[in-house]
Amino acid sequence: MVDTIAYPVQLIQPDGRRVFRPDYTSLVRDIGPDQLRDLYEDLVVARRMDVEAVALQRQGELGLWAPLLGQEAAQVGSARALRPDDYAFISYREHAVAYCRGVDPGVMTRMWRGCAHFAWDPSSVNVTNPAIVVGSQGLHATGYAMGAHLDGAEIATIAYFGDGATSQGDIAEALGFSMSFNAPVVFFCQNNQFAISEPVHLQSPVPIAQRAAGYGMPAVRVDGNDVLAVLAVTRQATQRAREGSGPTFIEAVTYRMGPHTTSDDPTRYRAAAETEVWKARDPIDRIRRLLDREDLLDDVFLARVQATADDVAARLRSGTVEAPDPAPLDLFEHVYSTDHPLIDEEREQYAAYLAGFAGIEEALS
Ligand SMILES: Cc1ncc(C[n+]2csc(CCOP(=O)(O)OP(=O)(O)O)c2C)c(N)n1
Repeated sequence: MVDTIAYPVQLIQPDGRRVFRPDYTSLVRDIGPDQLRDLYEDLVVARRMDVEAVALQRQGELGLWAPLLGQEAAQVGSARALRPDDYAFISYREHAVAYCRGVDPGVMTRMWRGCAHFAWDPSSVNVTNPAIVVGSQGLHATGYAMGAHLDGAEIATIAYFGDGATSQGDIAEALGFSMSFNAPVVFFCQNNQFAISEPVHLQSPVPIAQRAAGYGMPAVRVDGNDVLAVLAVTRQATQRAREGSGPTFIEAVTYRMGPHTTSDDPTRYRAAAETEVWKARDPIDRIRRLLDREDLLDDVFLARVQATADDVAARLRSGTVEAPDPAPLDLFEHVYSTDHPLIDEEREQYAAYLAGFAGIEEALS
């Protein structure tokens, strides 16, 4: 099958054949058989983790979940291009980015279960907790990148967001500001074709990557279901950032195979036939076909990948169901890093309010 997406960088065709692009192939020259297998494992683990979280939500263990199904290659390829001291600013769907950065699967669902304001310490893995305010992380990434640049740190910062977020003021400001100040940010847009129920063509009459031209920012469109191509373009962009050449915009063209969140019903706004077309471009099938063509698949390897995926899913599940409930007054922790009179007052008022139930509980028991 010849892919029909307009002009994306591609290194693997949907049928598993390699595409020779000297400019990009050279960026992944070090990815030999073992590294290809590792990428395959990451994709399988990401999907398995996501399926487990959806099941947990259906079983009433999570309030909500935003599935990444179909976007595994965009996330794994870009996250594996980062160095440990680079910093990733994620949105609510980047579970695979979090996994690749080393976030413990056992804590990943805490926010979605409603039992914690944040799941992990960002500075321990250089990845933020998920931003729910669409596009806000573009500004956070830009500010962090500028600070790092001024400190002389040779790192890249990457902001993940969706196609819909490119219509948000925060992203527009981040793009403009980062160009003005040469901030070392990579703007990584996963164009998964929808902002909830709104198709991407409603957001932009031109390919999303072209929006960067208005800011004078270099942009690249990549096949987001091709893990190798995503790795190559993100390596190029992060390298530009680290050496002080400023921001880059990446549009990873992909598809959200599932609902926007577990509260959504995509059959109300898209045709089954469209989803079928994208199934043929499935990111996991693609690298599996490549491995098969290059004689790199065997039963021992496949069994090992399955065991790793099952283990990660089991850790995610036990971490979810065993997550401790927070004490009610924890609500006021971590709002400010130092004491704050308004927070102190609100804490006291809430404690008094809760104390008012003590007698009722006793009477009922
Ligand atoms: C500032 C803001 N406005 C609106 C929302 C509600 N909202 C949540 S997700 C979403 C769509 C985002 O679409 P996109 O940026 O394409 O990301 P995707 O969900 O496809 O990954 C909207 C409008 C929000 N969370 N924040």
